[in-house]
Amino acid sequence: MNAAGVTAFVGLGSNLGGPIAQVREAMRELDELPHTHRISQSRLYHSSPLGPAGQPPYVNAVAMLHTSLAPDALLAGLHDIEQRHGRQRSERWGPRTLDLDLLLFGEQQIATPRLRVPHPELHRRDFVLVPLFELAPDLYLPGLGPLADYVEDAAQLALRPVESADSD
Ligand code: A4P
Ligand code: MG
Repeated sequence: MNAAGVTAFVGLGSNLGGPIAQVREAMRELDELPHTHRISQSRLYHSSPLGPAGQPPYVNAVAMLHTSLAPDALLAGLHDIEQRHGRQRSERWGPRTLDLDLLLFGEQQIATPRLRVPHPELHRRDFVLVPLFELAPDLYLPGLGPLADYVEDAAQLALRPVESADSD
């Protein structure tokens, strides 16, 4: 526990079981984690799958949290939420009902067998960079540099915001 707390960012992704509803529900559950509240959330985006071919398109978003949990406790909370959404861990980068990645935890750089922060793929993924930039355009990525430097190219890529009329 860190009494003062930090700002943390979580990436949400889903491509099975009604992805829009999965992501919206997970946003609520993030706000209910102990010693944590959600400060804001990005829009939801439709994105093309990265990884094995033939899987359905994804819905992605990013949540900005304030938490006084330690990083490993927050990760455990993310895994609990994934489990409640029926997540089965199978193929790497394969389809999933809900994937929650801890993208950033304050200004910390963490490299343990269980947790790497910033998330190692963060700066290479348009479906993370674009919603993150929407929430925090001035963000500095520890060990990497300004977020804005990475977003320029990603912004050219096709990410389509979910419209309120869209359904799963
Ligand atoms: N782990 C280490 N660091 C972290 C972190 N910063 N956040 C460990 C979360 N977990 C972290 O994760 C495997 C282990 O990574 C965990 O036990 C944790 O201790 P996982 O979620 O079980 O495995 P995974 O998700 O299949 O693998 P990986 O490498 O995490 O995949 P990604 O990076 O999550 O990618 N395409 C689109 N368009 N949108 C997507 O959201 N997502 C993926 C999955 C592939 N293609 C996608 C999307
Ligand atoms: Mg993951």
